[in-house]
Amino acid sequence: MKDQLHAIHQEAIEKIKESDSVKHLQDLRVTYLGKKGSITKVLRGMGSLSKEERPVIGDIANKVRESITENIDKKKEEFEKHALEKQLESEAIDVTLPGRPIDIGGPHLLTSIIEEIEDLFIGMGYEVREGPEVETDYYNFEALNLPKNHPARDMQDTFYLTKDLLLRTHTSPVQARTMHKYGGQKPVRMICPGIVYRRDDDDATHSHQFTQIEGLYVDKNVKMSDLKGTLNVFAKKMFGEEREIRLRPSFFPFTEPSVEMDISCKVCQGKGCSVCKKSGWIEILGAGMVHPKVLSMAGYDPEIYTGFAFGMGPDRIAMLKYGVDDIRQFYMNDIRFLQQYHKA
Ligand code: 2U9
Repeated sequence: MKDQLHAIHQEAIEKIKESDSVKHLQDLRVTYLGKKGSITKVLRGMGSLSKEERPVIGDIANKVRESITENIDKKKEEFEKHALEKQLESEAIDVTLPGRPIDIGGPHLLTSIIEEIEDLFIGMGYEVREGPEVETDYYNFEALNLPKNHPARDMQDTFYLTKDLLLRTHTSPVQARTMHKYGGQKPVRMICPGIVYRRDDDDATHSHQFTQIEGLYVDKNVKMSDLKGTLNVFAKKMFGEEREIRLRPSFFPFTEPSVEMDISCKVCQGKGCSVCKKSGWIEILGAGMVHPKVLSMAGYDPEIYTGFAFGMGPDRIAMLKYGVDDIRQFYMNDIRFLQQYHKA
């Protein structure tokens, strides 16, 4: 029995050494140490031993058991250590690698243009104000000297929510609201950017939705020359110091007199080319002296207060400045188009 136990011990140690998995070790444990295992089988023959031999064999059996257990546990530990090392290796983070770039996006081209214009006028003491895109007929039309049935309303047909509520056709109602709020008591110097709407058939140069930025300056003693000086500073800062401006007579119901302002063409320096349609000039904005009726409707006495106003379309300015040939590009959200201007 002694020899049998030694043989089992040697075989077990050999097999444990060769073992290649925790599962295999578990099988060996059952084979040698289990209830029906080799050692138990040998010990079944204990009955035939003398009283003196039994404790000796029992002792050897215990030592063999202990040794096999120890060897299995050690090998198992090795396996677990190896598995952990492998896992750590595969999950290791190389902190020296460069970080993954984050797609941070950028402002829409129209937002950049609007912010550039805002900065210019803030520098001249204007405040920026915004207002609702859903407007009342009163602030969008009536308060701007566009009474019901006025023919100029045809040019500004829009989307109506009710008979009295509509999508604003210009940002002028924001100025009208401010003047009404001040009620003739305070001067106004403001610009208002925003989205406006018109009933229109969309094509390369028309969109039912576009942006506007308008300005208003109301105070005692505001003159047409102040308007011209302000627009001249604006044109040179926005389009280049070498640009000339010219004012042509025009008509808007809310200003009298009204003008349109052109800047000299940058491409041909005023000589005439395809960009300026051979005229040497490019139309940029409309402006004028605030109509006395608009002033008095808001509570400003036109004998005391005067003012000038101007309005322009950032869509048109962006198209001119960056050669965009289709206004719909601004509203289609094609990232390939928009991304080109992230650093504009
Ligand atoms: C008040 C009084 C007067 C705003 C003005 C224009 C001239 C103008 C258009 C140019 C192209 C807008 O983008 S566009 O369609 N605007 O020509 N806008 S004067 O006059 C005002 C506004 C508010 C109370």
